[in-house]
Amino acid sequence: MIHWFPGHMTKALRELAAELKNVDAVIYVLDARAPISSINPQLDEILGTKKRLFVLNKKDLIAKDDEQRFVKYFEDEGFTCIAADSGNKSEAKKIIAKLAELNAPDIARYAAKGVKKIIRAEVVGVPNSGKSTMINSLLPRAKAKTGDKPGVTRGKQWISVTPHIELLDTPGVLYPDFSDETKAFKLALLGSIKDERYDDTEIAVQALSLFMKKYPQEVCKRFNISAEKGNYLESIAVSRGLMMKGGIPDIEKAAKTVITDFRSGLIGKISLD
Ligand SMILES: Nc1nc2c(ncn2[C@@H]2O[C@H](COP(=O)(O)OP(=O)(O)O)[C@@H](O)[C@H]2O)c(=O)[nH]1
Ligand SMILES: [Mg+2]
Repeated sequence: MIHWFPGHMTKALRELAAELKNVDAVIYVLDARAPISSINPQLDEILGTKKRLFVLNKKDLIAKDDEQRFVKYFEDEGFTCIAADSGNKSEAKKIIAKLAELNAPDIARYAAKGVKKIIRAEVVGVPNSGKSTMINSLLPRAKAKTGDKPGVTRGKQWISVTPHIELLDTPGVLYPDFSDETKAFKLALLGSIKDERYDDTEIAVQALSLFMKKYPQEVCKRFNISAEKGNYLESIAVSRGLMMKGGIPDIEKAAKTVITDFRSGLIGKISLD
C-alpha cells in the first residue's frame, strides 16, 4: 500500500483552483507512458469547462503506435491534444501553436477591437511529468526549476514565453485516491510519488511482471536474463553482479536498477496504460 498523498498537496490544489479565474486556458501535462493514470480526477472536476490542452509529454519514451492511440483517445473525448518531447525545443514550439489554436476565437474577438490578446495559461499535471522542462524549452534561457524528482517546483512563477503568451508553472498535484493501487504503482514507477513513500522492491516486482507480459524481449535483452525464470529481480542481481556479502543477490539494488533504467528509457519504449 502506497501512502502517497502528502498534506501539502491539498494546499497546492487549492492554490491551483484559485488561479483558474485569472487564466484563459490550462495546459495539462501528462506522462505519455501512462497518460490515463496521470489524470487527476479531482483536478478534472476543478477545471470544469476551462479550455484545456492535453500535452502527452515524453513521447520519446513510448512507441509511435501507442502515441497515436493515446492522441486519438483524447481527441475522441473531444479534447485538444498534442504529443510532445518537451526536452526538444522545436517540439515545444508546436505546443504554443496548439495553445493559440485553442484560444483562436478569443484572439480574433480582441483583434476585431484592435487589441492583441495576451493568453494566460496555467500549466498543471502530476509531479515529474515535465511541466517545468516544457516551459524552459519555450524560453531562450531556462527559468523554471526542473528535476527528476517530484516536488521541485514550489511557489508561483508566471513566465512570458512570447509577448502574448504567459504561462504559470505550478507544483505538481497528486490526488487522494487510495482505492486504485495499480494507478499508485504506475505513478510511483514514473517518479511522480516521492521515493520515501514506496518500496523500490515492491514497485520493481510489479513493474517486471507487467513488462514481462508486454515487453519480454526488451527486458531479457536489457538485463541478460531469461523470461522463464520466476524471480526476475534475483536473476537481474546475479546477471549484473549485484551481490551482498556471502554471495547473496542484492535484490534492493536490482530493484533500483530496474526503476532507473525504466525511467531513462533504457529498457525500451514502454507504455504502462
Ligand atoms: N525523456 C524525456 N524526459 C523529459 C521530458 N520532459 C521532461 N523530462 C524529464 O523529466 C523530469 C521531470 O521534469 P520537470 O520538468 O522537472 O517535471 P515537473 O515536475 O512536471 O515540472 C526531468 O528529469 C526532465 O529532464 C521529455 O519530453 N522526454
Ligand atoms: Mg516543476
